Amino acid sequence: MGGGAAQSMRGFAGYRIGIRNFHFRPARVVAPAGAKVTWTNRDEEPHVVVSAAAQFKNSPALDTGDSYSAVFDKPGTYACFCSIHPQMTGTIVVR
Ligand SMILES: [Cu+2]
Repeated sequence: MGGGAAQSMRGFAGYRIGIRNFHFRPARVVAPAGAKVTWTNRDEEPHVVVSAAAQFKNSPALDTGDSYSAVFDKPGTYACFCSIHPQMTGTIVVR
């Protein structure tokens, strides 16, 4: 998994979070306002990305290899978890 370089022509990198071994990796992402964050499920189990405070739209169930993206326009701290495995938690800090 790369760091999300070169995702657009202008060099604005998206932020990528892998879901692997029932963890969000990295568990914490710091991104500028307007950043697009993409989760990709690398597990054999389905996962669902849910905003703990309903700050962004929940993902559908992600099967192996599926991705889901959300754009974070406003600065703040966004906690997320997997609704199937609530012990899986992550944080996106938008500055
Ligand atoms: Cu899960």
